[in-house]
Amino acid sequence: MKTLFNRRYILPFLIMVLIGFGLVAACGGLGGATDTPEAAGVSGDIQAIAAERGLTPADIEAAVKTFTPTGQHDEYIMFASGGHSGQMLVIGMPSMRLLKVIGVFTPEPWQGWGYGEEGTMEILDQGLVDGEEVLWGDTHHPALSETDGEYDGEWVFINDKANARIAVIDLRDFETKQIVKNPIAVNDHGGTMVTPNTDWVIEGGQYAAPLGWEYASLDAYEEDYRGMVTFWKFDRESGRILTDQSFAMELPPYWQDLCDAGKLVSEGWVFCNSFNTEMATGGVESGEPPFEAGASQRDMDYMHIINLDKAVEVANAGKTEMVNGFPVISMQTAVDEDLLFFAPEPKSPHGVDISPGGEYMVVSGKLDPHVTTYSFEKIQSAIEAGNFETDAYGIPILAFDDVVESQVEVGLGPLHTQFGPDGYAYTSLFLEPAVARWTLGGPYEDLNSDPPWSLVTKTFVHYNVGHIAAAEGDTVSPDGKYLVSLNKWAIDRFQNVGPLLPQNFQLIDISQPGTTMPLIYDMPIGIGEPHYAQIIKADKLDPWEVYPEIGWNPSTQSLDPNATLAGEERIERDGNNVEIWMTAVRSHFNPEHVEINQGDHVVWHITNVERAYDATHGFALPGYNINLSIEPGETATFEFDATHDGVFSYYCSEFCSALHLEMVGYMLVEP
Ligand code: K7E
Ligand code: CUA
Repeated sequence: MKTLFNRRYILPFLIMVLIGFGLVAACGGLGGATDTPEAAGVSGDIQAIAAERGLTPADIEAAVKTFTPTGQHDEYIMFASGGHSGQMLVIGMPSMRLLKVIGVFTPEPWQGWGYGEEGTMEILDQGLVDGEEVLWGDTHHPALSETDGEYDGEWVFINDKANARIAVIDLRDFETKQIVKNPIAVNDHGGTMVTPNTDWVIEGGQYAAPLGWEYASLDAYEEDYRGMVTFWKFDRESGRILTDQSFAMELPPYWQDLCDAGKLVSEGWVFCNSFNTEMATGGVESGEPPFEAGASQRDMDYMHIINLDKAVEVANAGKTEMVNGFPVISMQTAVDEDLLFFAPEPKSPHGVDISPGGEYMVVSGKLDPHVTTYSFEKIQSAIEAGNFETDAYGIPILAFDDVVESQVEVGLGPLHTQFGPDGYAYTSLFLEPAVARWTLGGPYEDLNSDPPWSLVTKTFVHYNVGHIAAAEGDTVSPDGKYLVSLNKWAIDRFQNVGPLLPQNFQLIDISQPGTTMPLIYDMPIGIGEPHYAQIIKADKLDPWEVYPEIGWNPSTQSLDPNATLAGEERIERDGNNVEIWMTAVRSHFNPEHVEINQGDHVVWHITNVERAYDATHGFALPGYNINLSIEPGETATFEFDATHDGVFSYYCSEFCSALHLEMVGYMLVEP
């Protein structure tokens, strides 16, 4: 063992640290100088500026509603899927400023997500698919954790449609803490949605396949292919999904699409829409109808109505079969135990959304201009009356007329519905493309709506909207105020950046009742294709400014055994194994010399001993694919085999102080 730590330079270091702090303080002081009107350069002639820029009065109003002065924070925070970037986007509203891209299924170097840091590598490894590294995901549906049906700002979940994986993100530090791979499904779609107290995270399937990723010929589609829905047990205490207390339900090989959890009156139930109840198997190349035609023949598909509370009892009683080591309630058991019912739904629907009071299930048929609303009360009566037909798999089908509350014609290509606080519902219309406002049952005196189920107005969007997200729109008490249209096409909205265009988030002001629903902001998204988003009141979030103690391990959210305080830095050698305990502080690493031999195995711990907000240090090690982001208080560990000899200048990759460029060291690998 030899110790390379050297105390001779402590005093000069302290001086450098003070210079670092002083410059940051000076910058803060300069920022304050812009507060005076003279410095801000207000001309007083807004009309002239507007005329010069060609702005209409409506443009100016939109600008005033969204412009957020420097230093002012947003009222809402949107958590949006990052689509096939595999990440999650955090966006302030109404400014529509991008605050963060959270690394989830895809490595992300700025956060040091998947570039050597041990905890992040382990979490990404939880997402191995049949032993294969799959370092991207297709994120679709973020779900904020809820308490009593209200977003509580503690956790957010997201699915990877491509590989049937679910991730858990801790909103104390906005970092991914867990990835679970669904052991029975190839891909998913109806995830993630949470039950009103986040006891269960729902993951519905999509394209049917033999459960457990087995082989079966497409000729045996009806016998061997299956759909599924998985219920992941979430434990707030540990902040983890408990895979050994989770279970799935086998479903017919219809393509389950999206799910939503019942709330209030319908709490304890789960609803999923489906399409391809035709059980089309494609084969356009051999003269068969292509999927798009084969899966669109029937007038009705089936909304799946699942008694989750009872399914939990059945699963706990062990009435499950193991598939790939995971407990699954068979379709037969689901029928025998009254866990699963169908209601016909028109026509190749996309999504099912539960109203704030839990009394209505809203379904939109992509190929039907109506939204169809079901009554939970009527569903319960129909189940009780027990007079139903069954499908080919023996699943009871409730009669459409027994369970439907209303059908409202909203327009072409209705997809997803969100809710406002005042009896309004909002539905995206992919084909028009527009967002429709309609009344959910009323009559609401202030809405003056007659009949009580009717279209109120539409706002056109640009273009081809998929999901919409309203402020607190999936809770038992939506806020209204803002709605975001997550558009798939952008065509003429932005500067041409080549054949691949950004997606377009458009902010709509829904604060006024009636027919006024103006579009007030366009936000291009240049990373992946976001599908869904959820929007939380910003004051519900209470993340840490710095990690609670020096030496914090974000992966375990506890003190790391290798936490290193100033003065404890050292390098120890045991044969070919070298272990380094390093600290980082403005503006140096300690030690600055790491001398090892080619062939050594190196384990390296770095603790950022800063307690100052935003004093993050990076750590870039050339040639070894290592880049860390070490936030104040964090201890990061990485290891590697020193296969290459030479001189490697490691440096801080965050511009942390005036002497940031000097925050460097040499790793000398002797051949
Ligand atoms: Cu409509 Cu995956 Cu929710 Cu896309 S899904 S839009
Ligand atoms: Cu630390 Cu730059």
